[in-house]
Amino acid sequence: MKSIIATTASLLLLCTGAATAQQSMYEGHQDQLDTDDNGAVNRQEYQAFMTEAFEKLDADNNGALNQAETADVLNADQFASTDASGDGRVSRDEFMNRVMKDFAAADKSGDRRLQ
Ligand SMILES: [Ca+2]
Ligand SMILES: [Ca+2]
Ligand SMILES: [Ca+2]
Repeated sequence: MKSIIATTASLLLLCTGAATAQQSMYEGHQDQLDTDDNGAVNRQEYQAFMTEAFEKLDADNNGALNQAETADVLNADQFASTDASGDGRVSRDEFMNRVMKDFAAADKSGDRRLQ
């Protein structure tokens, strides 16, 4: 329950408008991610949340995120590493690839659930 990657924490912050960034983001927002309330966040729940996050970030609704749209959640390095094609835009696929990789990294037990 302790460590979840910074991107997710920032997205949670962004999507919930919560003011406290520092401690245990995941714990505070677990209810929002854990939609079936079983005490763990599985891939589907995480994916659904991140799909919604993408929509929220895509302020001009053009189906891709530019650096300005992600300024609150990604620094320049993170943006560059998420923009796999290097065209200066993070497409939905690039975004989902990135966050699902983060999910896998955070899922240390390998059971495809964060808890
Ligand atoms: Ca769940
Ligand atoms: Ca956009
Ligand atoms: Ca791209």
